[in-house]
Amino acid sequence: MATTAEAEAMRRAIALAARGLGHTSPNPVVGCVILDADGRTAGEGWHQRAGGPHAEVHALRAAGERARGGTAVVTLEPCNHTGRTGPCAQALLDAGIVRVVYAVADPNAKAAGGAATLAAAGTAVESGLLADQAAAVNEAWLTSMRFGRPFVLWKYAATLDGRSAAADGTSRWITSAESRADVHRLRAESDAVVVGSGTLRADDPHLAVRGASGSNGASGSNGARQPLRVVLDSKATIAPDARVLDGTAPTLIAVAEDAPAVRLAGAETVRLPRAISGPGLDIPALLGELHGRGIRSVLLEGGPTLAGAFLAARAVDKVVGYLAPALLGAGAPALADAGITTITQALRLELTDVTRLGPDLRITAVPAPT
Ligand code: AOF
Ligand code: ZN
Repeated sequence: MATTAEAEAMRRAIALAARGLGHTSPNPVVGCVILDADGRTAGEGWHQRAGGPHAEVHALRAAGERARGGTAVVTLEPCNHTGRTGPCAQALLDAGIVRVVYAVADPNAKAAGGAATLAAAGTAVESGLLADQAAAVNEAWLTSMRFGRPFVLWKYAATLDGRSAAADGTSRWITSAESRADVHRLRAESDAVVVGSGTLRADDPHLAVRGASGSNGASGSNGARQPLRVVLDSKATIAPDARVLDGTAPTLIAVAEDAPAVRLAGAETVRLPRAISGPGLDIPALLGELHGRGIRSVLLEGGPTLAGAFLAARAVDKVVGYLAPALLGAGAPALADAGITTITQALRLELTDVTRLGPDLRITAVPAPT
């Protein structure tokens, strides 16, 4: 049984892990707290960037000699492999750790086995402490390990009657400054932000992160880490002066294999197959391409047609809706055709969170298990 101090340390380790969100792909976010032999916090650490030291190593360094006879509390099973860094299981043994409490087993076959190595060396090992919360902070990485594609979060803003723009196409702004700041946090935690050509034409979005801090990846003019901007533009119609082509963040324009030749300053172009049914590009092919580039989390930002294509492809893992207490009556809906024609086909979701953001509501939901 884990002690109260260990549960407290795990809560802290999960919060530490969250600091890595948006910075560690293709690796997980991991947090670690070292308790000394008396159960007091001796060191803390988190995985800060792929290729850098693992959480356990940072925490052991901080603890120094106080680790001897102590306990390591870590959100993910310590690794057993020599990859870009040495095996953490061995580092914990070398530091004199006598007990390891971890939350989630490592699904990465290459790295797994740390728990068995530690137990074989006589270390007391306990798993599963606050596993749900630790899995939640790592949901993008765990999902991408499971499916071999990035985790996809579809975010939209709408009025209470589900409109994302007025009849004349205007949409700035439907939601409050608080909601929009929250979207910037989502962007900062994502590896890539995806929009379709319709949104590009209608809104000419910049898709950069403002006010986020970060260490890995490309930097924008404001010094923040910037997610990869991805535009799905099957017919290669993007205007050369589109704001996403300003060169302040890495940008990928995905066009169809048969699209006209494009040469764009400020962006890379990739050719993808067309969707098997319906307009646009093949969503699984896009996600495969992004996964191959080390992208583990995708924020789907718009618009209604693209969201419909992702939902029809069953490629949405989480929905975050920002609902403003306003009505428009006419205008573009938040979601267009998703291949659903009758009520029994409705895509049922389960609410996981409802939060008030200023005057708005933020509703988070995941597809219900089928
Ligand atoms: C991390 N950070 O704190 C822990 C990880 O690419 P490598 O060699 O650094 O190894 C990454 C794998 O190590 C990762 O997929 C996971 O299975 C394991 N544990 N990884 O990046 C950490 N503890
Ligand atoms: Zn490790």
